[in-house]
Amino acid sequence: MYLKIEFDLFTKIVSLHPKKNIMAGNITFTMIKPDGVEANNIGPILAKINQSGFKIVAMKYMKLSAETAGKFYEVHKERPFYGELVSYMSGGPIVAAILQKDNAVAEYRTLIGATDPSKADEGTIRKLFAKSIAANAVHGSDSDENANIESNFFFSQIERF
Ligand code: IDP
Ligand code: MG
Repeated sequence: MYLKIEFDLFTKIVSLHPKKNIMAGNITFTMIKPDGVEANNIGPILAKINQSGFKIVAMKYMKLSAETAGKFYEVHKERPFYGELVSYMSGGPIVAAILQKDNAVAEYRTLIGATDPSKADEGTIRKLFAKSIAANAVHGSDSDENANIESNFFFSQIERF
């Protein structure tokens, strides 16, 4: 009973909070990878993102150093493609963004499709724009926890809306 009242109060406070849009569950982190930028697909990929109901709450255009790309992909350090991935991701400019939508992580994974574009569903961003399993057009966070870690890796509080 008390628990329920406390939970209702918490929900109410959260719903009134000005930063509610960046609560876990509502955001995901994405990059348009170097192949997407190189092929002039920034516009078409952002159009798909907006048409699918995501709002952009932070965005920047930048080139990653090998050190930064290596840090970002540290979880894959032991995987055989790590070196290739780091040099590829630091080989040209990228667009980094935080996207907001209900259930953002899962919704965005559905929109981008499988890691390997040959296995991605029709109409997904990777099916439409990716070149290969390495050069696969976009990154998308795989959990709420990583969405927050990755968003904080790229953006400070004053760069978010
Ligand atoms: P995801 O991006 O779909 O989450 P992950 O397994 O997290 O896929 O891999 C991270 C990135 O590493 C992929 O997006 C892709 O760019 C690259 N990658 C994954 N598997 C391979 C591979 O077998 N060869 C080369 N690159 C790969
Ligand atoms: Mg991943």
